[in-house]
Amino acid sequence: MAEDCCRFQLISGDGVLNMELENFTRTTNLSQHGLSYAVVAIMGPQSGRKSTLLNKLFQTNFRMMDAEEGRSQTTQGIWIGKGIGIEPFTIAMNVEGSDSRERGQV
Ligand SMILES: Nc1nc2c(ncn2[C@@H]2O[C@H](COP(=O)(O)OP(=O)(O)OP(=O)(O)O)[C@@H](O)[C@H]2O)c(=O)[nH]1
Ligand SMILES: [Mg+2]
Repeated sequence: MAEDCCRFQLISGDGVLNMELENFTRTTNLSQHGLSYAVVAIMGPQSGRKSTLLNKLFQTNFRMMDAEEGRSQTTQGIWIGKGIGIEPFTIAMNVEGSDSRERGQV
């Protein structure tokens, strides 16, 4: 997977903002685009294939659940990744699934 589509955990599973966001904006050259960029976020139930869909659409490399390990929470908190082969510059935002057993919601 191309290096510049790197994934970055923006907010941890505990709700803490990652203060190293500048590493992501520098690596992806986001800061050079001013306000000319798009943000696409996905929300939905756990294991609803959110990460799979984003990876297919934007060639990001978000972790996907390994079905052989059983159904469990994969994405925690909020992750972002740079879309590849799309204009304008697009950030894909991958949100933790709702209805998760890990949060006592099932
Ligand atoms: N049967 C079937 N399974 C699929 C398909 N696409 C993805 N999966 C499986 O669906 C499961 C969930 O995929 P993820 O993309 O990790 O789901 P998610 O919504 O990001 O999950 P969380 O991050 O835990 O909320 C994985 O086991 C995938 O292998 C499909 O087209 N058909
Ligand atoms: Mg996911």
